[in-house]
Order: sequence, then structure tokens, then C-alpha cells
Amino acid sequence: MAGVYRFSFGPWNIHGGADPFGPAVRDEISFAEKLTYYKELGFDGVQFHDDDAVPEMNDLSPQQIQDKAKAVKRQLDDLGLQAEFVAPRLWEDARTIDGGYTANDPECRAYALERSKRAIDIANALGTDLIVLWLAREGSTIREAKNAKAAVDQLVEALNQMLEYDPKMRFAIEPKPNEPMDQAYIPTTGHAVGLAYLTQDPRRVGVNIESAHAILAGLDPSDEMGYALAHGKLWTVHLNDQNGPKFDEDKTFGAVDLRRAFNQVWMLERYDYGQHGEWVGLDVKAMRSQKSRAATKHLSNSRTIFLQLVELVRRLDEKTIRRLIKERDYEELELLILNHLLGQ
Ligand code: XLS
Ligand code: MG
Repeated sequence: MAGVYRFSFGPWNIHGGADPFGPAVRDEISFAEKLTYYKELGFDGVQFHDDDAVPEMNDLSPQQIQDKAKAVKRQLDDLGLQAEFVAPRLWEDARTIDGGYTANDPECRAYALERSKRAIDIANALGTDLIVLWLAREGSTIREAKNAKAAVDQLVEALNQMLEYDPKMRFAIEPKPNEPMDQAYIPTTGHAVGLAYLTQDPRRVGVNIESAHAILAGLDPSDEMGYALAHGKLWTVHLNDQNGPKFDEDKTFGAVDLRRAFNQVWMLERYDYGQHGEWVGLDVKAMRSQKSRAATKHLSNSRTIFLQLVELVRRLDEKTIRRLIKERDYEELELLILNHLLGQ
């Protein structure tokens, strides 16, 4: 049965345009105002970093954090929005300079874990059972400074403690091969799934696949999705696009390679993604050159492209495709796909 998709994005996807080489070029928009854009852009779900929901949370008590998060839940309710997930931000505080769960200093590791527990509290207050772990600084700058075997043990230990802290919460690891680190310890979906099986409750550890991160790892995002789906672990996605292996570009979905985007949509559509409550999440950046009023188009455009690709997938001539596969006529199959993408 053809599914109906629900879309989400995080408030960081609407931003002033600052990059490592220059300052913001657009006015900052408040969180409250960003929330009012969701519905008009076609989105019902909000992805959160813990401190998107509760700014300055390191200065607050656990109770204060929960109270503030509950107030945000009321804001969401008023606007008819839902929280999709909460991700602990473990890459800005001074105590996460050397990593979060894999920092060499045990006090810094303890901070990372405490912060993650507060993120779980926030998720509960916002009414979601999903935590996304983007393991930003869990990697190395130089090989010799850290120990890859010990790092995996530390990640398992941290996950076990989080699993124990809340027996209902699920954890989706978002793999990324590099940036900000030279090398990440959990660079691909395979690594993330492997890590899940080392924990005390593998059923509650899955993945968030970001298209750009797979491409940065030299992999095809739809194959990564297939791998996660085979394990029953594709719990959310961060769709976007990426022009080759360089810095993380977070381009509009399909903007670089429409065929690659089509194959991601086909994979999701084939396996009824979304039918068990999964959201179609986007993680896209507006071009820095974009003027303020137009700096949300990357979101609505990504959604539109996704839905147009769904239509294309549903119109595929499956019978001919099956015949061409049987005949092993992959040249003809390729032409069929290209013609289909060209609207022929
Ligand atoms: C960065 C990540 C980040 C996460 C959320 O590369 O994609 O935006 O998705 O923390
Ligand atoms: Mg992402």
C-alpha cells in the first residue's frame, strides 16, 4: 500500500549563513519564530539538539531542564507539531574538546554521559522516545592520541548506561566518517549496526542515515539504507545531497545527483519506510548567498523533490524491470531508469 510520508527538520536548518570563513549574512531567527515556519513549509516534525529545546542547559538543574522542555512541548502542541528526536550536543562544550564518550579524561567522559541523560529527560518531556547520537568528536585527530579498541569499549559502555537510564528510549546512531575529526570511530552504517549488537539491548539501538555522510564515506546512501533495513534498524534519515568527498555540504535533496536521490526514495518506498512511525528527516543548509526571506526554500524544495521522486517510483514499469533483470540486460534497464527520470 502506498504510504503517506511525514517530514521533519531541525531548527539549525534555518540559519544565518555563517561558515568557517565568514560571519552570518542573514539575521538570526528566534527558535519560536522558526517553529511557526514548519507547517507552511510542509513539515510536522521537529528534530532537536538538547539545547535547541533548553538553551544554556549546563547552568540549570535537572528539574529546571525538564520544566523548560515541558514548556517547549506546549509550544509544539499549540502549533500541531511533534518532536521527532533529541540529540545531545557533545561537540561545543570545553569538556568535549577531546571527544564525548571517548575523551581521554574520565571527568570529561562523565560530563558527556550526564549531558546525555539530560537529553533523555528532554526527549521524555517533549514526548519522543528517540535519541540521535551524532558522534561528532568520537574519533581521532592523530592515531597515537587515542585507542580505537578502547574507544569502541567506551562507546558501548556509554550506550549501556543510557539504555539502563531509560528502559523505553531508543538510540539512533548517525554515522559520519570525518569532520570535525580527521577520522571517526563510527564512520558507516555497518560500524553503527555492529556497535548496536555489542550493547546490552541491541533492539533499542539503530541508525540515522544521512545521505551526505554516506557519500563522504565513498558509499551509496541507498545501499546504506538497505543494510540498515535488513537489520530492522533504519529508524530515521537525514536526507540531503553532497558534491563528492569534501566538507559536509548538506545540499538540497537531489540537487547533485537526482538518480542517487531516486534510488534512496525507491529503497524507502519498497520497504514501507514511514509505516511504523518513521519520519522523513532532512538535514539541509541554505546557500550562503540566499537572502533572508528565501532562506527556507532548501527545506520545502527538498520535500517537493522527495515527493516527486515518490511519484516517479510509483510509476515505474516494474514488469519490464523484472524482465530486463531476468535477461541481464542492464544497459536497457539503465536507459529505462534514465528515460524515466527525464519524464520520457
Ligand atoms: C552533522 C550532523 C548534524 C546532526 C545533528 O554533520 O548531520 O547536523 O544531524 O546533530
Ligand atoms: Mg545530520
